[in-house]
Amino acid sequence: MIYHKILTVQDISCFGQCSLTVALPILSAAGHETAILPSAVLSTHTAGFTGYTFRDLTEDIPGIVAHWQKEHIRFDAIYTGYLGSTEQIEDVKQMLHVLAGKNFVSFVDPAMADNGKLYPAFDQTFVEQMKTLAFSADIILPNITEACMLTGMEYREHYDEVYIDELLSRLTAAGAKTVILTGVSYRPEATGVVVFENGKKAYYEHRKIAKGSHGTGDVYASAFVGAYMRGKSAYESAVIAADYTVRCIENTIDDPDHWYGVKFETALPYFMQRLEN
Ligand code: PXL
Repeated sequence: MIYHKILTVQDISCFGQCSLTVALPILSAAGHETAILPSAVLSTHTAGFTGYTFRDLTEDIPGIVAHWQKEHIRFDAIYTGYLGSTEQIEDVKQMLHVLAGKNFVSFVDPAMADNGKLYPAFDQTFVEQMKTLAFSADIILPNITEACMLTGMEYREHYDEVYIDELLSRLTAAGAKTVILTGVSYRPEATGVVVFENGKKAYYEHRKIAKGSHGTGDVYASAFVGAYMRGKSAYESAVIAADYTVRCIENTIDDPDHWYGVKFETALPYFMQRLEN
């Protein structure tokens, strides 16, 4: 039985079903031992709430990593998401070297933007630093906005396959290896994910649910990492993660009070069952 040790580095949004509160249960459900390194602690996520608290944990990170090194703790994979500061990115890059075990895989979700806009906590300096982390990873999982910011390409709401090909080719030219590009929609009623690996592109299209849902990028990336580390291919992992994320959105769609996240918990048995096949 595959049993991997994964470290995920992202914030704790205490309320709001995103980042670590989503990644830890999903990776555990996938059967992986999961260690966490919180990049920051917020009272809620920043997408829709106002007046949230934000404690940057950048200063704590070097000490945590040094202790782990002393204890000879190594990981089979590191998966990074929303980070707490520009300075922290350098520490995270170091981690990919000093905490890597054998057959190590690094996953970077450059969680910094959506719908053409940077998240409130970030600026262009952060984007520049994120490029150096993203382009050193084995697998990146940007949405279209993030891919545009990583490559300097103009963000468009409406585009065609030529635009997506140009985005992929710029990402690869900049150093990206495997790219999982999320939220690629060529028709109003559908969306999907592009898997670009070893120069080959594959597209998985699925149902698009009209209402925008917060936290789905984190659900998607966590499920992808969970599936990939269970030995699924990048494409199989992308499909499982997409189908699971759609279930999570379907679970939530009828509850207007639940605007801040998705009910990913009740779909975990479905995710686990998909991993068995
Ligand atoms: O879901 C991405 C995310 C993670 N963490 C925080 C966020 C967001 C998106 O806005 O604000 C704190």
